Amino acid sequence: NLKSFPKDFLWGAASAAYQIEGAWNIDGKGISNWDKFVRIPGKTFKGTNGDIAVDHYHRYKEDVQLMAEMGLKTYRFSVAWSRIFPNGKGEINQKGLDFYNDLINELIEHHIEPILTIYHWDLPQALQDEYGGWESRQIIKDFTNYCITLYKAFGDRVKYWVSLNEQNVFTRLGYQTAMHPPGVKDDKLFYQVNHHASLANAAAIKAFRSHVPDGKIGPSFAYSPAYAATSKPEDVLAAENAEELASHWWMDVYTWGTYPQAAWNYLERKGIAPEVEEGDLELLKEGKPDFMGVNYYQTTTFEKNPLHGGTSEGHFNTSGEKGTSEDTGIPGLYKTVRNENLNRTNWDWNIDPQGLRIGLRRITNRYKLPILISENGLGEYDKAEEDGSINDDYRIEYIESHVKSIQEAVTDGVEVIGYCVWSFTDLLSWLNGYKKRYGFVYVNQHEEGEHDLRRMKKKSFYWYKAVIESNGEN
Ligand code: BGP
Repeated sequence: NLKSFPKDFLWGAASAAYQIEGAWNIDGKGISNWDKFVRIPGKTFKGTNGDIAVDHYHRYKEDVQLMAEMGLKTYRFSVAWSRIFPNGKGEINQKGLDFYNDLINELIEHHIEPILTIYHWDLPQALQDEYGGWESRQIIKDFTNYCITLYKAFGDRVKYWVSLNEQNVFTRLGYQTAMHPPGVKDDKLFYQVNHHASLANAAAIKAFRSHVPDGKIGPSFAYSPAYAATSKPEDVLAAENAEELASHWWMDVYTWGTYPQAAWNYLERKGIAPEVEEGDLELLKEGKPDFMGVNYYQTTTFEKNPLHGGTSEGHFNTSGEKGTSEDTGIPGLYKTVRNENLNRTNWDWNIDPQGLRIGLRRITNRYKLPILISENGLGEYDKAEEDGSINDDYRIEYIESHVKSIQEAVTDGVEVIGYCVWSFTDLLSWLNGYKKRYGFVYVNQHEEGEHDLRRMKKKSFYWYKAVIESNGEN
């Protein structure tokens, strides 16, 4: 017998500013790192960008109307920093604040609880140009100032806040694989950038306490629980090393303000541990979150990686051609391997609902924090039929199995406060254009050809509506 979902469970959906808003240079908005990056040839799928995206900036009322029709309890969105501060700091752009103010009021009028993400990857380019963005400690002050501006503007109505979205991902893709801005490959810088981001995260949470005393805040971490490929002790150790270096490295800092020991010693031996200044560890300890935001898409399976001749680079599948991803790793520590027990999407993402239960339990046991599942969903090709229907049964199956897994975790004793499916409408996938779709609502937007941005409800729209109505019982 499974335990029921809590009565006030936040059934939701999530998005991010750059991926939906468009209006990239309208109403005083400044240029972000992504506005610049997408203009470099070859960086995104067929050169797609978020200049228009799905034009949510102009169509937010229509989108909120659809959310209300679905019965959504919560909606997670992000604020574009460069709309509020076109140069990242200095003068406030009132029109930017107005847009989010209107959106928040619209949500509340429709009884939808807003969850506001402060930073979902679009850094004001001015800060990158001036001091390298996250590469400099100066970001801590500017980020905190931006946060306080939002707390003051919206803290009376917004109770749930996400500080940084997937710090582990935006820094890895920005500073280790060079696939996201600023397109750098530098392991030492990667750890330094992360130290600054963690400090900024802690400073923002510390400031939150006095500005929004009745609110809840936490980061959203991209957690991919590690499995060992075999029961060979060296593979088990590889998986533990991966768990520590690829997950605890962030979540330990968020929760306790400490870096995990074995990972720290390893990085120190390699000469790439971050430089920590006096007072840093104290600040990190003062930034304890109210909940752990978890973005869960898949598990990763590891085996031992030889030191000499070991796998390192790997290849991400951004083409949607199944089977084109290649394993990656750290020579001497671990390498990823394909898990033959799991099906994969066309983008080679493992489909593993049980992995979510496992991950939720691990986080609960280690950190003893409530959990907000801030993202989970399926990116696939969707086809709009002649009659306007979109039969995404595969998405229903995906979400249904993950909802069941959450309920099992709740039965195990995990405290889950909400579940935000990625995404509500279709939107821009950072590197994959518009053909990799996640939404409950189809948007007629494509890399090429005709697109009028019209919204169409997919089969999953009606299905999720029923899930919400029954509080997860069907
Ligand atoms: C997460 C990001 C989202 C979203 C999602 C799907 O990592 O927080 O912004 O993009 O992944 O990823 P993708 O679009 O690459 O399939």
